[in-house]
Amino acid sequence: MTEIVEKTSSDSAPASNAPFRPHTSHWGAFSARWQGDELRVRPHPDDPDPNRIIENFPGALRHRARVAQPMVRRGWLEGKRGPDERRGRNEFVPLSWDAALDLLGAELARVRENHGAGSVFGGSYGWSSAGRFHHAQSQVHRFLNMAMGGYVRSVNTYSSGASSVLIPHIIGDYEQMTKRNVTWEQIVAHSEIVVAFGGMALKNSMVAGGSVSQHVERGAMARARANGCKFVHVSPLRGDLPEEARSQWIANIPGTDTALMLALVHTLVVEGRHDRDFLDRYTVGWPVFASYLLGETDGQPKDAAWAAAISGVAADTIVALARNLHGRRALIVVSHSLQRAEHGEQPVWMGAVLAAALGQIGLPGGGYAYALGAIAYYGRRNNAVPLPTLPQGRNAVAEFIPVARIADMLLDPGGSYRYNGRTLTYPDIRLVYWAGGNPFHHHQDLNRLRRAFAQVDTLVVHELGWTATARHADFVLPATMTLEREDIGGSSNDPLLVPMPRIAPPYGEARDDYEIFSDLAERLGAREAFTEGRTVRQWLEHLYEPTRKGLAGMDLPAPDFETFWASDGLIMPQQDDDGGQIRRFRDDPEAAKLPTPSGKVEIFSKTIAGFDEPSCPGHPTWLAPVQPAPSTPLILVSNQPATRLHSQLDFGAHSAGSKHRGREVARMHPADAAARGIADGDIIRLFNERGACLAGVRVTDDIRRGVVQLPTGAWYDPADPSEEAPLCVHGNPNVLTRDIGTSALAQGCTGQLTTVEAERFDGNLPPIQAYDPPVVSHPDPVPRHHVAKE
Ligand SMILES: Nc1nc2c(c(=O)[nH]1)N[C@H]1C(S)=C(S)[C@@H](COP(=O)(O)OP(=O)(O)OC[C@H]3O[C@@H](n4cnc5c(=O)[nH]c(N)nc54)[C@H](O)[C@@H]3O)O[C@H]1N2
Ligand SMILES: Nc1nc2c(c(=O)[nH]1)N[C@H]1C(S)=C(S)[C@@H](COP(=O)(O)OP(=O)(O)OC[C@H]3O[C@@H](n4cnc5c(=O)[nH]c(N)nc54)[C@H](O)[C@@H]3O)O[C@H]1N2
Ligand SMILES: [Mo]
Repeated sequence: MTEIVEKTSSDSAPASNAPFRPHTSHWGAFSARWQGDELRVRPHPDDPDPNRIIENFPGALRHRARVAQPMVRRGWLEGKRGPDERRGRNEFVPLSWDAALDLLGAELARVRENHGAGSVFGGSYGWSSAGRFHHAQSQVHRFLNMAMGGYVRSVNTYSSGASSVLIPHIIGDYEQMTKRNVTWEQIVAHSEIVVAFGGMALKNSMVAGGSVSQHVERGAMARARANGCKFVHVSPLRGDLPEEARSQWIANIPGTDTALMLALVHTLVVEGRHDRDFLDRYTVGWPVFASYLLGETDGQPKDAAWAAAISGVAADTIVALARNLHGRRALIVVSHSLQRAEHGEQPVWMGAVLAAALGQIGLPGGGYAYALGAIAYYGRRNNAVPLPTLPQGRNAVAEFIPVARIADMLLDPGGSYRYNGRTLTYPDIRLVYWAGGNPFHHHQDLNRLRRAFAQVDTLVVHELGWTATARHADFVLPATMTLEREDIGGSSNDPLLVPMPRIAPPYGEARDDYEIFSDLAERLGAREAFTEGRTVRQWLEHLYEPTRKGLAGMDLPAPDFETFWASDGLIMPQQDDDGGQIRRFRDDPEAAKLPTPSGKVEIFSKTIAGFDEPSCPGHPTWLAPVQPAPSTPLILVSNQPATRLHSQLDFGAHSAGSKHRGREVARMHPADAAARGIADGDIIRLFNERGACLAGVRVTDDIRRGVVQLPTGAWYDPADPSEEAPLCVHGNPNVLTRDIGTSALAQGCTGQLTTVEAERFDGNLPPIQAYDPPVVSHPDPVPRHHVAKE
């Protein structure tokens, strides 16, 4: 049903107060009020389990970490493009918008003329903000297409780098498998056992790209549990499933899930509990895989004793779990995190094989739900009408990189590498344009990334705040936050479409990315092509039209834009919870073949085997990860942070409140802490051959021994940026992670796991400077009367 949500806001506030107006974010729908330079937020009234990350907004709008005006790096202004040892610690020169855009327009024109659009990297990966029109990636891509003739793009994501390449080879469409498969509704009604490899932490499903108006996961797990469903979570952290699930916690050694799953299937097979009929009818390649499983090819049966030695999970536990799974409506969940590691393809593939051996694929509440619980768009119904979407135009440049190969590309132009069965060449990049992403958050081995960025002529960044990416840029252009502009918020798996009126005036001289690109397009002769002559409001009206038409086409009430804009939101119709493609395949495998080469689930893939890559063979295989060494005996898990989304608004109150003496908090097992003379609340130094960082420490037995956990997202804060590998004093784990691909198949990000050593830090605590704006030097001698006021 479509339904306009009536205004509820004004009656709760005295008439003299500004009303709370609707808004949304990746971490939840809410309403907000700006009054007397103060922002108040409150969660959406229908949200059963609101996300506290909205508490990062109030102090953020006027925080000193915001970028107040356009800035150009002094070294760049002085003609020093390309490598400049001052990058990342250079002064910035503030310029007027006109001066900055003239300079940048001329530089873009130079690069376009002398080197062509193929020398511009515009991948600009990142989550940016909610809002369908101002979505920064869409804006930057549209701009580069219209004004530059295209750009080198990136494919896939840091989230699912390995799985999004693998899944189409072995089960079919990635979107169908992840977003149109088993739902929370099905789990409550049908599931008898759910085994979640990597867990389904509520902190993660609290977010969804674009918007989420109802956080349902906690309630769904509680109801499923009340219906008798058993939850098991396999993960190094107890907190990866909520208390409501009352789960059995199996704490394996990170990176060993494939071995564990192999042993589960081995147990099923030797006990005659695997579903032969299902394997015959719905899959290909079982015999090849089975001979590996049973040790016929390599002399090593993948039995429970074998897996116990690898995974640190007792053989009895493995055997009991296999027996528990048999004969029940069983759901296998594999989290994104498992594939954000070397050979990350393997657990994703093996999870599908385990679900197939149980014969559960395609049943309501059973089978395989890759990434369920990782983000709030999994396990939900899909909207039945299209969302407003900004067209990006045509990119005339064919070159691309798998997203996490950025440093390789910048450090090795012309170098070749393997990807998905092809040999590709890295392009020669002169200019990098970033809007809405933070590579100094998302990329690995940040000291290497600094060397990579130092290669380019020009790095342009639009940012809200002085992130490390902005600090390393040549041009820093201040962008508005969503609360400072008009937009429409929504996501494909949440029924609420949210009008987002402007709540607060922009900070300093900040402008919308759209406005910045419009004025830059003008300088490149492409304003009309880029703007199509529309104001922001006219774009919103234009982009809303397909949604309205979709509603009208379904004979549902289809409010016009003005009615929508004046409301608190529009509840959109959703598709049936019918299990999608995978259920249709289950019902009739001949008529509804899967879009794989064989039309079936591929336990052995001829295509992948034909690529002949030792790093990703033709069936799921145990490939040992890099082992802890004597000098780095601990496994570092760098997972998603609970109190923010990635690095966004790290300076906000909720994020700051979770830190210890200003630093990110690592977790460590009591035995590991004791062995190093570390106590709860100490400051520790985590280090390996790539880098080092400081962190606060919480000593707890909620983590497996031998594992240290440090979430991502604390802004990179080098003590002395002129050093090759400076100490990050704030706790960004990506100074420690390795910058290598998952395999030659997918080349995905491997940031989740690495190995480190830890020690107590007894030195003088360096100050946190991550949020302080960089040193600003003025273009001309500053007039005396501006310098001092008596
Ligand atoms: N070690 C390790 N690293 C990881 C991961 C891991 O598990 N371990 N996880 C990875 C994953 S899954 C992901 S998705 C990535 C996330 O990496 P990113 O998506 O790059 O991280 P964000 O902090 O969301 O970056 C968004 C940036 O956009 C800015 N921004 C927001 N709104 C706007 C806007 O309207 N305009 C402009 N111009 N800028 C805006 C924000 O201030 C912020 O700096 O990190 C990856 N990195
Ligand atoms: N609050 C919040 N929520 C988020 C995000 C955020 O930044 N903040 N980011 C969002 C994004 S972009 C994404 S892609 C998803 C990411 O979703 P995930 O990648 O699933 O999330 P993570 O928190 O990185 O990892 C989940 C858990 O996996 C466990 N784990 C790590 N390695 C292993 C392993 O080898 N084996 C096993 N069995 N377990 C392991 C860790 O204990 C970790 O807590 O989260 C989304 N949700
Ligand atoms: Mo992600």
